[in-house]
Amino acid sequence: MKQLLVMNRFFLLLAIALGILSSPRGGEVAYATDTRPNIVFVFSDDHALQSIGAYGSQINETPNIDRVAREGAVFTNSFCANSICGPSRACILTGKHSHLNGFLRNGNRFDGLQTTFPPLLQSVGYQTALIGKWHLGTDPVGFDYWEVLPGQGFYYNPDFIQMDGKRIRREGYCTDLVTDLAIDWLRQQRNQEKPFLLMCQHKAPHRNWAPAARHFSLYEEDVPEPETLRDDYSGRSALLQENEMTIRNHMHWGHDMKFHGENQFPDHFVDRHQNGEYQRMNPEQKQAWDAHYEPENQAFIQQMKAGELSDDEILSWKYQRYIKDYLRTIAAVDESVGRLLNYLDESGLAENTIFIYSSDQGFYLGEHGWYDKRWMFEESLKMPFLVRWPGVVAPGTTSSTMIQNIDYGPTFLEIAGVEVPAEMQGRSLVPVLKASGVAPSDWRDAIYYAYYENAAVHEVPVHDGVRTDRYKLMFFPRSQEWQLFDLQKDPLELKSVHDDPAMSEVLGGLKKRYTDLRKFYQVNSAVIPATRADLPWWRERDQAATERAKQGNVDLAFIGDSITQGWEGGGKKVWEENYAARKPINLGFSGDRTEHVIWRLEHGNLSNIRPKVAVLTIGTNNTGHLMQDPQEVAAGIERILEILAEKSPETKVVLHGVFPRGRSPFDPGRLNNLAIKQIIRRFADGDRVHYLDIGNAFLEDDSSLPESIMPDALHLSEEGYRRWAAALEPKLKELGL
Ligand code: SGN
Ligand code: CA
Repeated sequence: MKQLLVMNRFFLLLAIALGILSSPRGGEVAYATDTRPNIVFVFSDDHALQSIGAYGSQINETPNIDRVAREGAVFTNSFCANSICGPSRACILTGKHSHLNGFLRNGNRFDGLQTTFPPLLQSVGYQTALIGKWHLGTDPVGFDYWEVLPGQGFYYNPDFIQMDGKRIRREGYCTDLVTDLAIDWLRQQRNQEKPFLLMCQHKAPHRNWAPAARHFSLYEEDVPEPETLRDDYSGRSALLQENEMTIRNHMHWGHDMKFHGENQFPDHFVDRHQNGEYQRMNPEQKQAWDAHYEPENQAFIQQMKAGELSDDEILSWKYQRYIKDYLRTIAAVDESVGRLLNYLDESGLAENTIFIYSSDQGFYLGEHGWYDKRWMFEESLKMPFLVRWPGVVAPGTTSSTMIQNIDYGPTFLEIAGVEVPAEMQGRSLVPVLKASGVAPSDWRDAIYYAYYENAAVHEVPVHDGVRTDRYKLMFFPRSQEWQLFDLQKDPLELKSVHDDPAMSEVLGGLKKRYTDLRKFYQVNSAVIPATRADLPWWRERDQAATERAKQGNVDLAFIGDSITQGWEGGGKKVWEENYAARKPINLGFSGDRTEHVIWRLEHGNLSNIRPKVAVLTIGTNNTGHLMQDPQEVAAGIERILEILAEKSPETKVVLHGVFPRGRSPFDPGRLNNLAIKQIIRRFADGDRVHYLDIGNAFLEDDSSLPESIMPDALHLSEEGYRRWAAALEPKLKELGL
C-alpha cells in the first residue's frame, strides 16, 4: 500500500510537472491510470452512537452501518469540536475550530473562500460531489456537482437547491432521494477516469423525526428508557436546569408529537408548530400517516381526558413517541448505507473506495431527560465514525484513539496526496488507519470543545472544556463555574467533582491543560463575538440601542461598558450639560467585555448611524472578570476598531486608555489595565483613531484612586464624569464636534 501511495505521488508530481493540473478540471489525461482511492462520506444529522448497532445499541439495529464496522473500523472516542449542525460542518470543511473558521453558531454564513479541503482535492484531480443537507448559509465551494436542501430541509417531498440556483421539489422521502441522487452521480454523471469524493449528507434523523411509511410498523414493542430519563440535575451546575430541551416539558404538540389540531393539554405539551411535514404530504402519504398515528393519538387523548395518566406515565408516552420516530428515520439511513455499499460492490468500486459513516454530532435519546445536543456531555460530544478502507484497515478494528471532526479534512487530503495546510488544526487519521486504529506516540492526549450559541433555541449556555481519556473539565463563562467529571467512576456524568478536595490535583492539572490547549488552538475569547441576551435587561437595552441606531442621525457615540452606561446614572447631569445637544448615543452596557461590544456592533448597534466621533472605553471587565492576558484584550479592542472602520469608515475614534482601577497602583487589575494600555496606544493612526489616556485625571499625586472620584475603585462619581468630560472636550473639538 505504501508503495502505491508513493506511486500516486509520483503521478501527481509528473502531472504537475507537465502543467496539466493548472486548472481544477485539468488532468484528464494523467488520471486515466490514477489509482488513488475514492472517498464516499455518508453523513447524517443528529445520529447518536446509542442508536448504532456497532456502538452497542440496546434499542435498535443498523445492519448496514454495522457492516462498515465489520469490514473496517469503528472509533469509540470520536468527538465533535462544537456540537451543533453548521459549526460541525464548518469544522469538517476547514479542519479548524469554530473561532477560527468563523462559523460559531447556526445562522452564521460560511465563508467558502477560506481554505477548505474540497477545492484542494479538485486541484489534484479529484472529482467532488455533495448531495443533501448543507446548512451553511452560502453556496458550496469546491464541488464539481452539488444539490443541497435549503436550510434544514424536509423529510417529505423536499425542495433542493441546484447548482444554477434553481429550487426544485422532488416527490418522495428525503433519505431515499438523497441516496438516489448520490448513486445516480456515481453511475452516470461523474468522470469515470478520476478518483472522487462523494459527500452524501442526510437530513435524518434530525427533528422532527418524520419516518417513511414503510417503517411505521417498526418498534411496536416499547423501547427501554435510558437510566437518566428522570435526571433531577442535582450535583451539577444550576445552568442545567435552565435549558429547554426536555422530553417532559419541551415537546411540541404538532411538530414533535404528531397530533393534529389544537393542543389539548397545554400543561404537558408546548403549543407552537403545526407539523410542517404533514402539510407537504400528498393524499396517499397523509392517509398512510394518519392510519399509523391517529389510533395511537386518539387512545392517548382519551386516557388523558379520563385522567388516567400520571405525569410520569405521560413522560413515558412522550419518550416512546419520540424514540420510535427517531429510530424509524434511522432505519431509512441504514438502508441508504446498504444501497451505497451494494452499488460499490456491483460497480467494482468497493476495493478502491474508502467508505466513511459519520454524523454532525451525537444526540440525547432521553439521557438526562433530553433530546437535542449542544452540551459537552458524552451523548452529544461524541460523533459516530466508522470507516472501511479495504486492504488498509483490518476488518473488525475497534479504535479508542481520540479523534475529532477537525481531523476529517486533513485525512481526506492525505488520502489524495495533498500536503495538509499548516493552518488546519486537525491531524490526518491516515497513520492511525494504517496502524489498525492505534495512535502514533505523539497523538493528542485531550480534545478541546467549545459551544457558542448563547441565548438561542434550547437555552444551552456557552461553555467549553477539555476531555481526556478519563476526565472531562467544562467551564461556563455565564456563571464562571468549573465542572469536573470522572468518566471512569461516573460514566453517566451525574456528579461534578470539581470541589472534591481529593480531586484538586486532577482539577489543577486539567485547568492547566485547558489553558494550554486554548493557547495552542489560538482561542481568544476577547475577539469571539458573544451575546448576553440571556439577561433580559441586556437584551432589551440591546434592542433599544439597535432601534435607535436604525433611525440614524447620531454625531457622537459612546461605546463601552458600565463606565459608559453610567452617563445615564452618576454622569447624567454632566451628560446633559455637555452632550445632550450634540446628537449622542450611549452604547455602554454594564458588565460588557470586548467580545460583547463586538457582538453588538456586528448585530445592529451601528445600523444606520455614522457618527462623527465614537468614544471607546472598553477592556476593564476583561481584566476584572478574567484577569485576561493584555495581548488578548488588546486584540479584542483592535477588532472593535476594525468593525468601526468597516461599518463607519468616516467616524473618528477616540480610543481611551483603559481607566485605572483598584485603590493602589499595585492592584493587579490596575496593572493589567496598564499593560493593555501599553499595547493599544499603538492602534492610533493619527487620522481615524486617536488614542487618549486620561487616567491621570482620576488619580491623586501618589497614583491612588480617591473615593470621591471612583467610590468603588472602578466606577465614576459625578465628579469623575466631570473630569472625564473636561479631559475629552479638547479632543472632541479637534475632531470637529
Ligand atoms: C431546529 C430545531 C432544534 C435544533 C436546531 C439545530 N427546532 O431549530 O431543535 O436544535 O434546529 O439543529 S425545529 O423546531 O425546527 O425542529 S441542527 O442540527 O441544525 O444544528
Ligand atoms: Ca445536527
